[in-house]
Amino acid sequence: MGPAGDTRLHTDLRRHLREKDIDRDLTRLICEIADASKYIVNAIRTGDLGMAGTSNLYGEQQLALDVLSDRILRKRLTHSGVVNTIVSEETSEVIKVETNGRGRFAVAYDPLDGSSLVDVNLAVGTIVSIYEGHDIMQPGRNQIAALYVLYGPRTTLVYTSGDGVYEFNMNHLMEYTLAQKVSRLAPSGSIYSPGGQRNLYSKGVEKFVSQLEEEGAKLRYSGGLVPDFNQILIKGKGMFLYPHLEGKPSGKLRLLYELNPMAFIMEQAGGAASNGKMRILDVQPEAIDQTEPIFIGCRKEVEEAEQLIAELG
Ligand code: AFP
Repeated sequence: MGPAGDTRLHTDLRRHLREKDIDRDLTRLICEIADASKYIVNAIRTGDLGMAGTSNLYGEQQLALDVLSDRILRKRLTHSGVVNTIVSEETSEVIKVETNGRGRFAVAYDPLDGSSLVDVNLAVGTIVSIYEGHDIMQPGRNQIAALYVLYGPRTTLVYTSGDGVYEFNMNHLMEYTLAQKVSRLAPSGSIYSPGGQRNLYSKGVEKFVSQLEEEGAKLRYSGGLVPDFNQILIKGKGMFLYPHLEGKPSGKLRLLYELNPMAFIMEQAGGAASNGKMRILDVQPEAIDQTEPIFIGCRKEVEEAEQLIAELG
């Protein structure tokens, strides 16, 4: 029992989801993912940082941890009994799960986003996007839940199911206890997290970033989407961008399992997410490995970026 017996602060994830009357199958799924993260965080702390000798869809050498994290999460989802379709950043095709027709959810995930940062001891994360039904190629606005786990100095889990954003801390018993309901973002902020090579920015993006700097914004960029995003969400201000680049018009980040879940969470916290031309959550996916430029954070800054891109490209 916490101070003055306030159990609210020590509500664990499952109890929180029950108290919010979240669908029982969705509660089960979110708790399965939370359980999987306990094995992933152990693997990060103690696991093999060597190369797995295989490569993923993008031809990137897979770290043993990538493969292991993917296996841990996929096994949990497959045996949950509530998932019928899986897409993972680490595999190149849609996986259909045999559930005798009981599987309700389609799930897209990045099991260890930022894995190239593990060997330099920087924070990494797991990102998950959840839909009702069998179709994983739905626009992000159809998600029924989205979450990420941030493996940093502390391990935290942040989720939304469409009724606000909640952050949980993993305690010494490896249980997730409620830390806070994430407050709404300020209309504009003073942090910016600019991905991609600056010399490849378009005129509109270059002007947008120069304006942020002239307004005194501070650069915060680690190369890991989850910690960089989390900093803006929890501080309640700022802007993450990985824009269209010369030679890379669709940017780098993946729509299904990086941008859609982060966009759902950001909008639920009062922010916005755009590909520079339209709302990310309205993009109709055409391929499981589709990438999109991303401008995500305080609503005012996202609108400013869209305007400058419309004017200058
Ligand atoms: P990896 O998963 O290959 O490390 O890439 C991480 C990531 O997808 C995302 O987490 C970062 O925001 C982005 O790439 C960083 O890209 P740059 O290394 O080009 O800045």
